[in-house]
Amino acid sequence: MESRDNHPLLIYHTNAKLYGEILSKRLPKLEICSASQPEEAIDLIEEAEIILTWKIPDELLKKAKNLKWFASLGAGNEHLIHNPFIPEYVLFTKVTVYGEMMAEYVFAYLLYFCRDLQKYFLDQRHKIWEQRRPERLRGKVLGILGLGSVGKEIAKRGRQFGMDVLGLKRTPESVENVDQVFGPQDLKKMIPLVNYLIVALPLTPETNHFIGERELSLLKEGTTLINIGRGKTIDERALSKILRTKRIKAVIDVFEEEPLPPESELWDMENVIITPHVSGINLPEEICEEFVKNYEHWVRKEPLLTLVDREKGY
Ligand code: OXD
Repeated sequence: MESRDNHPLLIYHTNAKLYGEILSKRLPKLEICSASQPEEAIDLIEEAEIILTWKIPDELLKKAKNLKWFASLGAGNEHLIHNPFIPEYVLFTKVTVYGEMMAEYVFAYLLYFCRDLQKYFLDQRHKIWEQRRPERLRGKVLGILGLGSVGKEIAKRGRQFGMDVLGLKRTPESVENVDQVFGPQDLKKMIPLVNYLIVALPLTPETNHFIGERELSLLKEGTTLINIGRGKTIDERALSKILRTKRIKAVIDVFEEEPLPPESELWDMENVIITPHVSGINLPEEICEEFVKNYEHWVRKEPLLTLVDREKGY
């Protein structure tokens, strides 16, 4: 009989079966169990050395007595990072493959605005033939808050479009494709310089309401703000207030409360585009590829590639 790697993996997710199928092809010797409901996982979790999941009930997690590696399916893991049932000695990894997809989302909207796509859709409906001068991305200032795996992909594309790219990160060292990197204390210097402000920050105690009324008031008239990180990094009440004045536009994918409650005034604002937390969506093939690379490191006892820094919170 073919030998199996002695590191049982439990996949706990609504799509667990699909993840299981992909991974069993890539890692045929690994013992893989898939569960999409607590009842299915209850008899498996005690054995599991690795758990691949995004959200898992504490009632289950506390039974994971053999857990050695918690492989999160998320990029941001603020909801799990301090979970007492994932103790310090357990390796904790995140997913870093969302960057390209999230950069596509950002540029979909940047191009939508600068090529006036909405107006042309409406013109077509009314059989109107009217040429307008397009705006250019070239020469515009793209500001990116957060230069992790997502921010870096956005910077790369900004550079390709000929934009001036500014970025902000916790430790302001130089980053490829970014013309100037600011530290958090320089947020107020950076904000008035940008035409597009992309917020791709993880949620930590430091970034909670990192952008408030004062910062928003420093945005140039006509700036487009896009939030794809976490809703709570921006004070949503202050954001609604400035949006009401129509000084800026916003594309918002993440909110302080999700789903965005029907009574939120953001739904009805003409200068706001709302999407339901979809800028980076789980693509099992890409995620499994990253898991396999980590797994190969793990069996060789080498450091994993996408470890979460629990001190920093991401
Ligand atoms: C994430 C998400 O993975 O927001 O962090 O979906």
